Amino acid sequence: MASVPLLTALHGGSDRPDALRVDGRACSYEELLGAAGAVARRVSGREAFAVEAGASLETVAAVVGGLLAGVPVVPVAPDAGPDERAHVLRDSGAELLPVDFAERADFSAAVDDAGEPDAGGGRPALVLYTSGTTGPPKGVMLSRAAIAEDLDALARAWEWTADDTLVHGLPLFHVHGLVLGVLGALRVGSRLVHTGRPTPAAYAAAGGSLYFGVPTVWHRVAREEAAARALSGARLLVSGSAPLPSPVFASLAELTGHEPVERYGMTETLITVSARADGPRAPGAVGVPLPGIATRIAESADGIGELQLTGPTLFDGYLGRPEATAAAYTDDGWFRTGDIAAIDPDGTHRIVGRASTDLIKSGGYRIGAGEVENALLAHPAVREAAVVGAPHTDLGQEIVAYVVADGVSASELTDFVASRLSVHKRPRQVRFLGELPRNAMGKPQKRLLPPL
Ligand code: MCA
Ligand code: AMP
Repeated sequence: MASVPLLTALHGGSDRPDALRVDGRACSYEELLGAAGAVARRVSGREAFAVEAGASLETVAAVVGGLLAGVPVVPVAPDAGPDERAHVLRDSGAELLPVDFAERADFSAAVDDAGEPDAGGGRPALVLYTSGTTGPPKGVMLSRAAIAEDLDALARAWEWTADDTLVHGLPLFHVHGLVLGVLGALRVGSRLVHTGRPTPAAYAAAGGSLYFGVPTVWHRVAREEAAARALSGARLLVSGSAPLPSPVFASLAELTGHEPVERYGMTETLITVSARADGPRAPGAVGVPLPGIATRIAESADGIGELQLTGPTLFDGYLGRPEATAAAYTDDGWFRTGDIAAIDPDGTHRIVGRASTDLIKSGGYRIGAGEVENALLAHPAVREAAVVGAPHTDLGQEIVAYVVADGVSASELTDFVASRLSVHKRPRQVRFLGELPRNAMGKPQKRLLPPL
């Protein structure tokens, strides 16, 4: 089965000279297609390729180039430490491709980005690395079809059109910033302003109609009254990637005049549940399933339990890890999100927590406790380590490490983790203990760790 083009608006869409602005540099669709064509020509025939995914036009050209050539793209976090980077490149088998945005080519397939067939065991469009509770991050394979389905469903839910100017400043190596924030704009045809960093001042200055942010971004906007008030001319403010605290919802509503729309998703499922532009919005409510998505609450007497789902936006599995892929589904084929949810009688979904304490969300980033523990245990002075997420007003959760170690300081340990993993995986607090609390079987008990 042949694929359909994903970036429909990019082909024959807007001729605005600044259709796309990323961190202060603008380009037209024609210029983007030229730069992406040059990438496509260079990667054509490869199994996959990786790109250093900073907030830049080069990243966008690389991703679009991969789509034009039908070659899977592996975005790498620019601040990934050496261990993390080496893992992603080794695991995916992808080589890093340097991109020069000034290079232009009329790639022959550039009439559209249908690329190669991706149905029925075909290659993914993107491989995004994301953390599990233990071990190094896994590559999530996302198909062109899943991305197209999701973007169309979101465009309908948010009444997102080519008349919009989308503004955000999110990282271009995750679903939120890259799939929704870049591919979404190129499919719908809305102008895109990527602010480089998602600061309140940059959001205020961008003059957009549609804004994306993680709760940390919205918390910072809500704290800066003038910046928040500047968003009153927007059409829709969308929050996701982590729970939006009620006080932030209330401040945004008061200062901007807009109740934010909350939506819920995962790297593995894309966005599956969302409040609608024309529907009710309430703090703690992430809306209703998108068309084609079925949800259920598992194993629950009180209606609160693990959220499970099926639908056309789900991933094609973890790269090279069939057992992990199989373990992500129930025996009857529903994806296990690991999130604890409740569904109101009117169908509104509420995410109330996570089943495992070993997946931490800090600033909207998903961080596996096990990956940080392994980084700490690689330090010669560390004998034991237990990492948890503690509540944090700005970040949602902050990473706290409890360690049993001799002759090493807290800052030496955070620097050590930062030298191996991404910046946001650094513990914010380190507590030294004589020993970790354990049960009778000798297994560490995170729930018995002393409070901060
Ligand atoms: C950080 N810093 C530290 C430490 N950690 N310094 C010392 N010790 C530490 N442990 C430094 C940082 O390097 C930074 O320095 C400064 O402290 C401030 O860091 P931070 O508070 O983290 O703020 P930030 O750098 O401004 O980042 C906040 C952020 C960022 C912009 C909100 O967390 C972010 O971009 N989050 C988005 C994540 C995301 O896109 N998730 C989507 C996943 P300096 O200032 O010098 O740099 S996709 C998903 O979840 C699904 C599909 C969905 O639903 O969307
Ligand atoms: P990631 O794979 O980085 O996309 O992280 C997915 C996780 O983010 C989900 O499993 C949830 O725990 C969390 N998440 C995303 N959106 C929301 C939301 N609106 N409310 C609460 N949690 C969310």
